[in-house]
Amino acid sequence: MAITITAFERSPDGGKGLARDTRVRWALEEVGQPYEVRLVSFAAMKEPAHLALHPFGQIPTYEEGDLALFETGSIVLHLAERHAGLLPDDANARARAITWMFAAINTVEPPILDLTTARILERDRPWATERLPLVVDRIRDRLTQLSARLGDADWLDGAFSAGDLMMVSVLLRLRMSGILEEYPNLAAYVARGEARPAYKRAFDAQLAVNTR
Ligand SMILES: N[C@@H](CCC(=O)N[C@@H](CS)C(=O)NCC(=O)O)C(=O)O
Repeated sequence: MAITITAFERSPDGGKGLARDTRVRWALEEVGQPYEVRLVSFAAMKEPAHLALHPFGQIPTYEEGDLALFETGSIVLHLAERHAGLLPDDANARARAITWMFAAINTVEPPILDLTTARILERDRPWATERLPLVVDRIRDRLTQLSARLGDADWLDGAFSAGDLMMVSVLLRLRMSGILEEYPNLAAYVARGEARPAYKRAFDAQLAVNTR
């Protein structure tokens, strides 16, 4: 069944891997599924045709036959459950990998997203300079805990899984902040993710769209 995802026609980061279609492309590459990309403008994302696929008017979406999905966690889980390569066979290990997916998007990503909000959207607010250090502290709290759990392991729970794919994707957002480098094992973890051939193919495909 042909797979089509949506992505930004012009990504705000110029296609450097921060838009969330990257993690879906990465998962597709890891499981060896070919896919098409339909590029959408910011205006088109708010039109009825796209809202029928994504109620919040965002990218990415995922279409496969008569199945349409949104939310990257759900899309990556769908791929991981249907194709080999992203979830272990052992039932308990599988449940733990899925737990790391939720931890990435539910526990680690929110404070990281707050940093973008604080630095860009709230920059001109009178309280912005007071809020920013609080946001950074909350990120450091999470990274300290994650760093302690990862220790000197390559991946979060045994072999690379969809949990690592989501966690690395979330941590990548800190690339420009310098915060990740305060945690050498997490910086190395992210670098390991980025070094995977499947990630590189996903990154290159997204960059190609934005450098045409
Ligand atoms: N929780 C959603 C977030 C999706 C999301 O925020 N997408 C961004 C691009 S990375 C977007 O479409 N932003 C444009 C907008 O919200 O108008 C997911 O993981 O899929």
